[in-house]
Amino acid sequence: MEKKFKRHLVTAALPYANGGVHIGHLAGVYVPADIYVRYLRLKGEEVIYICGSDEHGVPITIKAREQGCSPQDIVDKYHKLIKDSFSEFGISFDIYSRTSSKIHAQTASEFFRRLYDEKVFIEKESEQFFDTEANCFLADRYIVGTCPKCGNEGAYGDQCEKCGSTLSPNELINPHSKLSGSQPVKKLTKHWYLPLDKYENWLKEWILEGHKEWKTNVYGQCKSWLDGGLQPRAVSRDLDWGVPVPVEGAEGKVLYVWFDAPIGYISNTKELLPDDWEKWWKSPDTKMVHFIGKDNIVFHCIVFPTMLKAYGDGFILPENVPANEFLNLEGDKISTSRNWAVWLHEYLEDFPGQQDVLRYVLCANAPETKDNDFTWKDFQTRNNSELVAIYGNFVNRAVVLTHKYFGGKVPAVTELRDEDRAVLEQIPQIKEALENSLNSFKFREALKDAMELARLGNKYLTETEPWKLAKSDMARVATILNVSLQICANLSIAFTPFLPFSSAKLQKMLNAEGLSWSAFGGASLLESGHQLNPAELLFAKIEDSAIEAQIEKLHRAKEENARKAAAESEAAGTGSEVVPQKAECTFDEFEKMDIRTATVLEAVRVPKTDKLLQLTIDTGIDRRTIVSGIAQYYTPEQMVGRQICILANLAPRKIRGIESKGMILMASEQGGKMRFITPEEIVGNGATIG
Ligand code: B3M
Ligand code: ZN
Repeated sequence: MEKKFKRHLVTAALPYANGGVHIGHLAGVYVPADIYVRYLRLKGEEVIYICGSDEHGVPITIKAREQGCSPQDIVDKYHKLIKDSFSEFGISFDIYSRTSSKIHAQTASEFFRRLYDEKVFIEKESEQFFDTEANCFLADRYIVGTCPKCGNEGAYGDQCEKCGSTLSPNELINPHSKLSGSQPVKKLTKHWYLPLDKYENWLKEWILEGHKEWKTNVYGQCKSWLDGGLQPRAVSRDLDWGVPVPVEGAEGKVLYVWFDAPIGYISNTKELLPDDWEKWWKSPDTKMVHFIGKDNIVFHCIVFPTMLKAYGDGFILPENVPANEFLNLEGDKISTSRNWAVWLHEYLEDFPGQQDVLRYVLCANAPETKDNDFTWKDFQTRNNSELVAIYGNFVNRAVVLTHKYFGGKVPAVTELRDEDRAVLEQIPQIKEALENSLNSFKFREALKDAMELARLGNKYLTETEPWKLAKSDMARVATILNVSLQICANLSIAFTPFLPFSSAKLQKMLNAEGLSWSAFGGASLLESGHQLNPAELLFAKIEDSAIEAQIEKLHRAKEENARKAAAESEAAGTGSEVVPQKAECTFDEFEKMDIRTATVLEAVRVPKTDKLLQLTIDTGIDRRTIVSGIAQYYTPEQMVGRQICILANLAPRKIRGIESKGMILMASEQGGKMRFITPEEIVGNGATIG
């Protein structure tokens, strides 16, 4: 039996106040959380929805440096931008506060202090990079150097953005400070560590045994962290922006942003309900659910729960953490620095009043189980052939016909036929399916269920053709329109969590505002004689030109990026070195090469080598072995199942005693990683290339 809770505490990840909100944020976190919360509210459940800006951490100080202003200026600017975007999109937080608030500083300080007093932390000195010119310790992001993996000279101390490797500052070749450009020195510094290792068994029991129902992506990530063994994690940093570490001898140190940010959920609840917050955080009758993106899983499933457990005092733990994967844009990773994104504030300028369309598309396409792609073409199709052609069209026909034949009053049912009963009976079934999906965080499925109801209504009206009966059988027309209007009323409830603006518009049209979830499923939501308001279109067609303009905008961003990158590498004296053109070859010579597609069936490392993989491939004509020097870039696991292109008629060669028949085609940049040349889409094996 599933536990019944009295109230619901829903949190959505606190966005960093160093940029706007884009569709990836909305699809991954805020739209699903908003759907869930609106659904609970409609059912009359007691629920609060907590969020706010995350205003600490290095990304903010970096942005401030870039823009030549203070961190406070940055967070003020972006907090407002983010807050306004959310509100425009109907993200219905009960509070959207910020971690620079006083109440947050108090709450986070007090939290740290208690763990400190109870000797939960380990105190440890370690060597960190120090900038002697700027006279401060350097966060990983403030150290730049050459990537040991790909040779990129602008790699950061935590990551190389060129090849994607995770790095530590110690691995960088020729590290230098981003602040002064000088070479940093190592210096001892003291920090406090949360001993996650001591909580490992407890976490295993709580998550791996107790929460097998969590989404597989979330459970899987937790399992791999826990199986890999946990290490103590530093919860303080040498930085001048953040909540000061509240103990003596900690001057110049602040709480690590990932220590203070989740406490922000608590502080924001306190701000919302100063007298009542404890019942939300400390009662076993509260069901807490964290909505986040996949990069935040470890913090919400492992670190924050450990903090709450260590604090004790009855703090509850999350019942579920339905994290989503990432949304890509037109086949490419969304990136703020490359301006590869659709920003909410820009969308609103280009598509005013069409918030629900974006909410719809992002939910229909949400990256619930794997990364997904947003394309403007798909956006247009979903609007034009689903929202406009099915849902909007059905509602419009039902309301317009009622005005035309019955002066806008809901006509009475005269006699229900089988086809009428058949559609009416499906409404409660759809409701049940929709509830099951929502209860298990399957929002895409739930939206499909709601759309199914619109499809049903649209089909019913198309098949019964009341406009043809108007001359001969008004009694029948009355029944059909009554049934159709009942479906409209049900739709207005079903869609409320997903599309709040158009649902409100529909309810206004039906003159039935505030229909509750419990009414959903019924066949007489609107009484006969009930007066409707004038018909209005729920959705408008999106023209090709609007879509082309968006695609054009993205292309401009891409060109701008390429220009910037070229200018930067020129400035750094590393103007991209391209291999000079080879000597001319004739068409006949080219024609000699048999290039074709193949798929990797098996892959193993060639023993005693670093670079070689032995691959068994299916070329469409045979199965054969190829030895390839790609082991630095790809693991055997990454190879199996991959489609590749090969030069099939290359004379066989023996490599380390293995006969290699053919060669894989790769693109290689000077000093860069090698990448496969593959067809745009998977094709059969043995397809020829030329
Ligand atoms: N600000 C990271 C992010 O926006 C971080 C989330 C905090 S949630 C407590 O992805
Ligand atoms: Zn690299």
